[in-house]
Amino acid sequence: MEQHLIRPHGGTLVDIMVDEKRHDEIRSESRDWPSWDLTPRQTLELELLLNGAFSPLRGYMTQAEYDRVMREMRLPDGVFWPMPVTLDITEKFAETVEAGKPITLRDQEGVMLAVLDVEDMWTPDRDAELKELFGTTDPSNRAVLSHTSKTNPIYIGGALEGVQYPLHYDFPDLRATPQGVRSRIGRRGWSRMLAFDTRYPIHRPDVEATRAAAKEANANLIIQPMVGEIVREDIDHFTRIRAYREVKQNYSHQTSILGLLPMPLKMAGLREVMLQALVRKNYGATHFMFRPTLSAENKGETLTPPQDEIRAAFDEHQEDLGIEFVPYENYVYETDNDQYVPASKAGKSIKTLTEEQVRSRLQDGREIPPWFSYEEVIAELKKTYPPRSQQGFTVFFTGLSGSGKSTVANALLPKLLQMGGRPVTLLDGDKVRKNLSSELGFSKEHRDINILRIGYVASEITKNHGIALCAPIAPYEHTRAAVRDLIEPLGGFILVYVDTPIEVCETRDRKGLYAKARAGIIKEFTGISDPYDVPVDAEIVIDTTELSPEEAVHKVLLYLANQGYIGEDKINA
Ligand code: PPS
Repeated sequence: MEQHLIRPHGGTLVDIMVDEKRHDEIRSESRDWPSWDLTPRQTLELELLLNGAFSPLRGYMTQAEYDRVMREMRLPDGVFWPMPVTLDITEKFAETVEAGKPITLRDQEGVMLAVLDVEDMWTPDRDAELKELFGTTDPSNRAVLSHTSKTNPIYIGGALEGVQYPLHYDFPDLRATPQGVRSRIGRRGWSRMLAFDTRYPIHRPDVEATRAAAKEANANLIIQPMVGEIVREDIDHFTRIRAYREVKQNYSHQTSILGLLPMPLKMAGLREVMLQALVRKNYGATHFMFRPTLSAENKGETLTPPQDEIRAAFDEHQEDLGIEFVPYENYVYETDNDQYVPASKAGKSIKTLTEEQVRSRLQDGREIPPWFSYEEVIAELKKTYPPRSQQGFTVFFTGLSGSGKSTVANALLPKLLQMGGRPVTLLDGDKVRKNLSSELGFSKEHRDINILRIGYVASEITKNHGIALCAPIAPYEHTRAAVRDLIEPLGGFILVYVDTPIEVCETRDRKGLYAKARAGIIKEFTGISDPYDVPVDAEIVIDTTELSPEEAVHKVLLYLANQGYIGEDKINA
């Protein structure tokens, strides 16, 4: 039935799930095996290995495989493979692992998903890896930051046995495996299929663009957005998928299907786009197209390479890839003719909305015009994308000890409480360390845990439309970026850099800690014997040598009002 479909990459769709008998054996034998709790990103990648989306891989790469993929984009048998697929573990866990011995892989709830027969363990050359994948080792580069903060230092490789697919309680009906999708399209007699990926909601122009592209490729369509790991540009996961489900009604059931792809976006350029295409091929697609996501911080730049570069890379590797790349064309609405046309071919009387404009309309509570989108899609977006005046937000103060973070945050608190409307929580550095983080010290590792905990609590508050005020030192750029990434998809994140010079903080020395740090009594003291990365992405910068706490609070309130989080009339009330 499926003979007319494109062959999976490497020839066959891998199935490494064990049968019932082996399942029982594993359950009883595995009691004493070391057990690794997968990170969310690792769980996504494991799912792609278990369900055959990463065919022909049957496990995580060993060092020899990794080296060859990095060097030549090939597996040992010569099959093209553009990006490493590895399992990263901590040094501590590595002490329990031995080559030749199995370990179990579990999800965050402790459910066993797979067994890894460890063949190999090594410490990769991180700088070489960063250079090869992201073209830079610059720690402030967003892709580098995301990779280093989500990857442990040691890699282990070996063959996998699948015990159970990762559990998804959300949208299970949209999560067909490659085999499932192949069976469906096989039954329908399709042979050519265009896989379309986007991180944005799909509106009328996109429906036209995808229909036209599928027609041009003489293919059916699978709308297959990558989900699972939220990036800064994403709207809320559930809203996004509900909106896709609504828009699906506007495609013909005979010609299109909707399926989710549990795959992280690593921002690794051409290598990653080619990998995404191979995964699509394993799902049965012959063509691949995606709508580029515009970077939230670098206006005009996309999270992936330019389309012409991708096209050239696909041309170069076409024989190896076996799936065609279809460049994405932006469609606009031609008012005279009441039709949607590619922007490059449009006449003068056109209407178009960028994703940013759509979001700012939603945030300001303005309408999305019917020529742009569908009533049901707009209704979905409005539900979980309330205007900023109703969204939650986090004001995150960072700065040296004694810089005045707590003073300003404490002065801001009653002002916001007085406005009413949202609950306000203050997560002050000192207070957090007495409660939430009472067991932690000031090593780099402990500071990171502390800030990520604060970030997690603030993200929950923000998600539930409250206000979180955080005031830790938060000395490291990468941890602050991780917190921003966590919170921005859920509401506002306002980083306030309290830029009081160290000499001033030291002169104040209200707690006598600087004197102790200078005397070497306190080790690793921020600004003296431990680093503080000056923020480059702060929304607000305050120097408390020049501003009084009231003036600093006013500056923050003005920013919040300008951005629409609070009413302007409330500032001086
Ligand atoms: S961090 O780096 O963000 O986790 O620090 P934070 O939780 O904000 O805690 C900072 C407060 O702890 C006191 N303290 C130290 N600060 C920096 N370095 C060292 N080694 C240290 N030891 C104790 C210090 O009083 C900080 O309080 P604030 O309110 O910032 O002055």
